[in-house]
Amino acid sequence: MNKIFVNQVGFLPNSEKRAVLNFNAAKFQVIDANGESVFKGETTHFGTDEISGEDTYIADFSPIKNQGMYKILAGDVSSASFFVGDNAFGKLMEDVCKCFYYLRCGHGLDKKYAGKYYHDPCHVSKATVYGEDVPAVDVCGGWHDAGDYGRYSTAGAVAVAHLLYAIRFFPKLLDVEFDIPKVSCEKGLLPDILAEVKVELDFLMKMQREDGSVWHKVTTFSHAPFIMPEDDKEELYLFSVSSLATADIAAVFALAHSVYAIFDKSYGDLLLEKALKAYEWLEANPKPLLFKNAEGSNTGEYPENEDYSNRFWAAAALYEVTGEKKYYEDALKQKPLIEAYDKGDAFKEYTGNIFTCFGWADVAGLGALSVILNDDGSELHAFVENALIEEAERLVENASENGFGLCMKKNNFIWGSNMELLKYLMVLTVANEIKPAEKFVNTITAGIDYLLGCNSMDVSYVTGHGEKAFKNPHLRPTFAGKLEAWPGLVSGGPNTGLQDERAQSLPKDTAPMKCYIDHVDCYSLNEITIYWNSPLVFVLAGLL
Ligand code: G3I
Ligand code: 9MR
Ligand code: ZN
Repeated sequence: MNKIFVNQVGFLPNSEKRAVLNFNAAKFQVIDANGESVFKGETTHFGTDEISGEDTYIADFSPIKNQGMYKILAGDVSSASFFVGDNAFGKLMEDVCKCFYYLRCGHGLDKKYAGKYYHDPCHVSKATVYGEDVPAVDVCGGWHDAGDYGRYSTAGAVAVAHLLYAIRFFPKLLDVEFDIPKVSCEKGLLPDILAEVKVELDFLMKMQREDGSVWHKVTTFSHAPFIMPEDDKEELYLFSVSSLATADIAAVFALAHSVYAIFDKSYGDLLLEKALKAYEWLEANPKPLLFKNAEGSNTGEYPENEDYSNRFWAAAALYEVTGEKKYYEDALKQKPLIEAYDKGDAFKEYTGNIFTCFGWADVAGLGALSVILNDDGSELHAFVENALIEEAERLVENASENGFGLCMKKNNFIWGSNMELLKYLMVLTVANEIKPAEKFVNTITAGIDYLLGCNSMDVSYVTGHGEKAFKNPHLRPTFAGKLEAWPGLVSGGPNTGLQDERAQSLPKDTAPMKCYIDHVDCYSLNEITIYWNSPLVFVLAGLL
């Protein structure tokens, strides 16, 4: 079918603006809200590429800068409409942030803020420490991870990190308001984003044991059926501690200390005390303590093969906030271990430079962000700056290889491919802070365009944003409550792995960009998680 793929949300006035056609039309026009033709142009034939499965023609309408709603017309084919203006991403940012509120666990959601998504308190009972004969523990609170009701320490820490690093790099994020309950602090009221992040930080504090180590996760033994959270009454278990979770928590509490201490000294001090306690445990337990699901349990595993990047992140974050040389040296010690941990060429191709990874498993890039924030002229600082710039250059190169200007390769279309993209956009955003370049900005724009509709599925991967936004996330509360999904959720996106039953109905030779179905059953294609929303906050913060 002939289609014009375009970002269905909007463009900033000065950004590059492109639509992609999958049919041969020499000419196109831009039509404004009154139906007037305001721009006429010619398409450029790009051709086919290995990710999209389309023969693409590009329509460049960058000269359109006046605020308004527009659409593209080529022959008798029309695109979805979109906005051009300074505040193109304002509502999007608010909704993407508010999703964390809707995912809150424990105290229930208030009608005043949640509207029809209101629900009673959930998962409030104490959690049994799996396999140990000790009293049950109160770990009430935090955010549900995703479409499931699990709460996982490494995933939570990484989502919080994206949000807090976003504040460190782009403090304007503190001004974004998204209608959640106000929280007081020593200086008055916390900015909304900090009030929301505190919910998860308070929970993560409960996940830390007396000895400083951190439980990897708290979940029921198996995933709940598609019921409301308050109806999920199965026993909660705290599964074993891991050095992965302990290191990530040391890092994220250190980072959080640097942000919260400004608003509330005693909360900031508490965070640092707990970060140090986690770090002391890591020092006393130098061997990796990895994580495996208990026999028969099917909730998220978040497995990792080593903990070097986690320890690197912890050391780098503590060095940044304390300035103590010992942490710098510890970070430096992890560097060759990370480098030597060879995961093969396939991994390198899909992940790029390991020191620029911001995922739930490979967190060396988060450590790199702490290093960047501390411009101390050190060897490590020069190294990570270079790594980020080099990786950004590689991404610009990737973007030249397909008609969508998308910085992804076919190996990036794995479970959560939209996060692979958003992590790349974070790299480009930081690289652009270090060494501003138009090519970095254009690659970020093209990536946002892809997420918001300029893709061969012709879909916006953010609920409620775009005429053809996806509608059926793998998400328990909205499905059980028979409600449309609330706005601002980022879908996992296309995944050639097709790891759920319905996804396997797609033909085996489907192009990577088209390995997607907007169906609630498709957890490997269409789930949502906290750490797929959080990198979008970071990238949008870079555009504030
Ligand atoms: O590391 C390999 C790499 O070497 C290989 O080249 C590449 C391509 O095959 O795959 C990489 O592994 C992927 C791994 O994530 C790390 O990124 C796997 O294919 C992929 O299946 C795996 O997906 C994870 C999925 O759980 C299954 O474990 C997702 O990233 C992760 O977001 C998702 O997390 C779930 C939780 O378990 C439960 N809660 C919901 C959440 C989101 O769906
Ligand atoms: O709903 C679960 C989703 O949140 C997870 O990401 C996914 C992988 O852990 O598992 C989903 O649960 C499925 C389970 O693994 C297998 N039976 C069907 C469940 C979904 O209805
Ligand atoms: Zn809950």
